[in-house]
Amino acid sequence: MLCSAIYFELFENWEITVIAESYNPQALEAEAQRHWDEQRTFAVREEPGREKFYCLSMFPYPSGRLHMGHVRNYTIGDVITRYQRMLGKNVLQPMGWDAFGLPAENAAMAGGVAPAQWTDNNIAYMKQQLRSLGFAVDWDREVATCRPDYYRWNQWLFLQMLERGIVYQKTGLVNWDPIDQTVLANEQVIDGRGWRTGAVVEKREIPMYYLAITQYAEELLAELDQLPDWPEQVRLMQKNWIGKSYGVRIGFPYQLPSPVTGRGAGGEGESGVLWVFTTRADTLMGATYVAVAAEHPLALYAAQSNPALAAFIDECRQGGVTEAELATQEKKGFATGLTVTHPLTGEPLPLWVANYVLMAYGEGAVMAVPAHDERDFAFAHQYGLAIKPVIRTRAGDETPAPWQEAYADYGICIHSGQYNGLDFEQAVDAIAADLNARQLGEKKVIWRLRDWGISRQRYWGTPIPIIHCDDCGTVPVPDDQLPVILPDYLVPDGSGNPLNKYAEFLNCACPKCGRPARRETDTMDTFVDSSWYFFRYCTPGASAMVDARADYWMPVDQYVGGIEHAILHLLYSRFWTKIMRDLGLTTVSEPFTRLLTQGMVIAPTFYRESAEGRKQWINPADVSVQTDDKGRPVAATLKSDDQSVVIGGIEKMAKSKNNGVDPQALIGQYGADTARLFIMFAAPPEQALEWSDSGVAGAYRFLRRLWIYAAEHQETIRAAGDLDAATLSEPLREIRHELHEALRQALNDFGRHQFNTVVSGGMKILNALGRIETGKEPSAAAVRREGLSVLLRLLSPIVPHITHELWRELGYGDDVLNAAWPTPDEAALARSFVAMVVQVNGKLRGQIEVPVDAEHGVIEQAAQTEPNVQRFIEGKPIRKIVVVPGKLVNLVC
Ligand code: ANZ
Ligand code: ZN
Repeated sequence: MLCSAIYFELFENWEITVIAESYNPQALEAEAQRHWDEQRTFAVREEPGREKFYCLSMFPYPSGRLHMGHVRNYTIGDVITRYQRMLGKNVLQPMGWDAFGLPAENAAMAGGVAPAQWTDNNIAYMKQQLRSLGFAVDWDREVATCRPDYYRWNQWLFLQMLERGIVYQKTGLVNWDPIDQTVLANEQVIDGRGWRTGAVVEKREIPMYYLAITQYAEELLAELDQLPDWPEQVRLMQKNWIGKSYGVRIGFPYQLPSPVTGRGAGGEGESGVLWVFTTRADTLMGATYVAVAAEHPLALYAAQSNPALAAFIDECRQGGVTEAELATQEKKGFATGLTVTHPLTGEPLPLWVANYVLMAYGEGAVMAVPAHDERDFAFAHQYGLAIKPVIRTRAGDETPAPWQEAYADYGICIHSGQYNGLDFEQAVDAIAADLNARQLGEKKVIWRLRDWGISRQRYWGTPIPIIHCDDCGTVPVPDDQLPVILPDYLVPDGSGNPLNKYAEFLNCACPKCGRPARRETDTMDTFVDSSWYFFRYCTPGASAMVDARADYWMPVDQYVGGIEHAILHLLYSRFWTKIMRDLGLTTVSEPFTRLLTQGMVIAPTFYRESAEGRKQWINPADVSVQTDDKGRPVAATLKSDDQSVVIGGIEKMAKSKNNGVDPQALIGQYGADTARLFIMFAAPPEQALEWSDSGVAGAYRFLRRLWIYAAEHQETIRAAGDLDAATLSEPLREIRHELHEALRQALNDFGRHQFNTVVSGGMKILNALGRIETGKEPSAAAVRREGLSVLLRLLSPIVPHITHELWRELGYGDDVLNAAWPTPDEAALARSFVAMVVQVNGKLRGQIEVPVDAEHGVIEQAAQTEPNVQRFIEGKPIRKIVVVPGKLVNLVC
């Protein structure tokens, strides 16, 4: 990364000459925005035959105010939008609101306002904030997902999917608060307790609707390879999430005193087979016990005669249901007292119930190989179970004892009887074949991906369009009764979904038999809303879900958003798009061609500790920081009382650490262009951006410098004649060369989305222009005119307001947005190299090309390494080198 500190320092030290006019960003920005509004500059239409570019930023949740993460996200999107537009493309940049969700309900409870009203107010405020940043958005396409004209299509597509068997019903696990008698979202469960009641949360099974995303698992995985312009990391995260595992299903026969029943029980009577799934069949000979999930039929069977085991199973049921919680919890288990039989050796293996075995994955049971699996290893240690190594370690150990840790890598089989000496693949093949012959195993592919449960027992979301009739069962709402409108004036009180108590919504007539029936009160996961909003942007006002206009705009050429959405949102959007494709609604298979995940905005933290040791976080704006001579913070005090505060780490801007900078304050103080310039300059888009007040001030100084320069030379630039490159003085040639060299580099950087170096290129250009001596020759004004026109166009995607204004004021044209994108002048660049002849002892021996401004050392080096020259100087010491700049080098030896 380019060192921003150095550049800003440069500008700090610049002497500001008498200013003709001062830079007043607030006034000129409002003026530029008015111009764009009046001209409807960013309203776009389909223009078949003209190249389009669809630039999309992840739409915000209308939480109330923009935070710096939003500003960064949308600034990056806007710079790309404006850049593509300058390249001459037909560019669409829409904006909207991810407007359903839990925070609105919480705010409603806290403030007694209906979620709809709270949401509307927030949208209005944040929209005005977005507008003040000068984003090139076509606002005619605004979407808010809480509006019936949007969510009706969630409902419609849901019913289409229901008809095709992609939507189905089954029971699912939820967090249940036994005091409030309500379902809790995962984020409402804190340390296993309900956030409002503090009651220990239970897991409950309730009927829910699922989308069969697993039907698309293979395609969702395979098509990741066709997304070369996605970050590798995101593709990998998706791949792991989908999780295709090649393994073997292995059966462990058992004999029990009485019959077992239930899914996975594996037999009708007293004898049966316990099936497990393993990706490491090669370690079968090292299995020392078998473990099942707490919900497994064999666990339940064993619990019937064992109250302590039953209590353990109950304990496993409590606590959260998220995968993260399951992964981090302490490993616990319980011996059932039963055994199963090893399918190859016939040995009895103890059967355990373990909390690290998930019922929902594979067979809900594992063969445990403590020597080669970390979880089994930890478990075996804890409960004193046997550890039997069957894979030779890389160190070549035959019997690597004492065991320090599990050896989970692949290797050659040992202590495995007839399988000794086989490698992973050979062992899996041989073992699978032997199991197969006994009907106790076969190779199998399983997926980690689960179907998408979309039912939420919440109010503020899309109503699921289903009616429950005592006679007809669950009946889909007919198309002509869509949308099922969510009454948007209810105020939840925390005791569950208010729709459940609202008769006007609840009661309806059964569409089939006409008798009184009851509406479904569950609403859809808000990930549904964000799975296709980018289609709707293409077709504002469409009377169908989408129409042909989407064929022109889709797929999105550039998607910009946070890495926190790398898995679910992107996966669901990809899935939804494929559903729409299969329903003939689009021809597109993948919605987002290119993805940019922007880095976090980070800032220093400060705090004081209370007597009880609780940290009270203090906003950086309220703190004065003392730095050492390298600019590192050494001490800090609270501005209001001059007493010291503790300097914490540099962390993501967040409410919890009170280290956020309010974008509004920033815009108020410096204007939108400064905010945009700082954000684009301080770091490349994918990297973390460390907030720095002095960096912001530096960005402002640069813009002011640009303004003053333009104001100072306004007259001469307007009056300047055409540039005649042939007659320029040497210093002017040099400046033009620098200008075009910086331009060439900056254009390259634009293409690579390295906007920070685009900005430094702009700074170089202004530096170079600053060296033109005033009033010497008419051609100086011409170079200045050219240079500033290049600079304004180059910077216009990043700082659109100031460049808009100066473009007009300097007489270049009416609108910089309609100007041609600058291209470097080859002739000016060509000067960068000059040919020199090389003589050895006065005789012509070769030719070299060196940069015009090359130092003597560089020229001498080039001369001596020229291959032909080398033949003549080989082995001889060089006594003297004569350099005639721009002409020749003579080596004397
Ligand atoms: C024996 C074994 C030996 C395993 C070894 C690993 C290493 P992926 O890659 O995620 O598919 N497993 C299977 N079903 C499970 C369940 N329901 N809950 C928890 N763990 C389960 O991982 C497959 C591996 O995860 C399987 O391979 C199994 O442990 C475990 F040296 O079997 B293995
Ligand atoms: Zn009915």
